[in-house]
Amino acid sequence: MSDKSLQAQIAELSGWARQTDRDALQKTFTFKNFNRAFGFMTQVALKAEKMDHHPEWFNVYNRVEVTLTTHDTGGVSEKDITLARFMNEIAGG
Ligand code: H2B
Repeated sequence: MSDKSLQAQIAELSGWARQTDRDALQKTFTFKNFNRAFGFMTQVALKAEKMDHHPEWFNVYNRVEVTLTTHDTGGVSEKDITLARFMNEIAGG
């Protein structure tokens, strides 16, 4: 996958941006409360296990800060795009 094509896909992902200090994607999700945030994380966890591709994330109450990168290749890959898309779909964003 060429870098331009990857960049084009990222541009279509609402709320996701390339991190400046690292080759990774980042988005902060905000939910109504902790239950909604944790429900989101549970759904993502199941998907991540299926994909064998796992997020880096940080949760405080209703906020989930997510970073996606592919350690195996040292940068953003198609798997990160797929997981980011899934997160947007289930978060309603
Ligand atoms: N998750 C992420 N985000 N990037 C990876 O490169 C990765 C992963 N690799 N989950 C997988 C697991 C690999 O380490 C195992 C051994 O399959």
